[in-house]
Amino acid sequence: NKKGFIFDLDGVIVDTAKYHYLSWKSLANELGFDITLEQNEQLKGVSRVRSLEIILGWGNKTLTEEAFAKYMAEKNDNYLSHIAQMDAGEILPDIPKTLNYLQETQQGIALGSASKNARKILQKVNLYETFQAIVDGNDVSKAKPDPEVFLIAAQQLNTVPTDCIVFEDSVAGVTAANAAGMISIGIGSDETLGHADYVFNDFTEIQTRFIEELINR
Ligand code: B16
Ligand code: MG
Repeated sequence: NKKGFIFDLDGVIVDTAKYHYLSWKSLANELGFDITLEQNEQLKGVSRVRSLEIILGWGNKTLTEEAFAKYMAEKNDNYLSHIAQMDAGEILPDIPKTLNYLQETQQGIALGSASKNARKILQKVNLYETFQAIVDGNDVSKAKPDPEVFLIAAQQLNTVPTDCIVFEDSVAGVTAANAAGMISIGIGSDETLGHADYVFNDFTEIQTRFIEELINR
């Protein structure tokens, strides 16, 4: 019984949200305002362009097209300087255990991320070879909550959407998984991810038995 298991990156496999935050914060500071950790929550799963638009809204700033492009590049350079320091120690608890189990049972394993840096990050944490399909911000024309990213992942795994399971930490990502007709598993709080089929705080709460049941359903 082969199923497709699709993982979001930031907030599921690694916590890169803290690096996105540092980079956006220094950019906001440069523009004369600040952003809080609470505001950063709203940027999770959101594309780079959309994130900057939202941040400029918070600071009541408008930029010329040129300046917008300049700040986008600056943010990414800053973010990449954090990524450069990453190693396998940053993989979130019990992710390796789950991936090993899925490999042993010959399941499809894919990445479905909004990040344009996803491949680089997977290489840094030594997981690049684990994924049979990697679909990221470079491969889609419509961002989450549109299901495109997960539908392409299913296709690349040679599985139908109804045989796919998505692990997501963002509201938009869970909505995208549901729209794709896949089983959605929220990683985070029940409060924000209540629209997911199942919610767990993190992978340490997910029993192998549960994964086994998903494979056999
Ligand atoms: P980049 P995910 C998302 O990753 C992040 O959650 C979000 O904060 C970020 O803006 C987005 O990737 C784009 O990232 O600037 O690297 O292209 O959660 O979809 O894996
Ligand atoms: Mg995420």
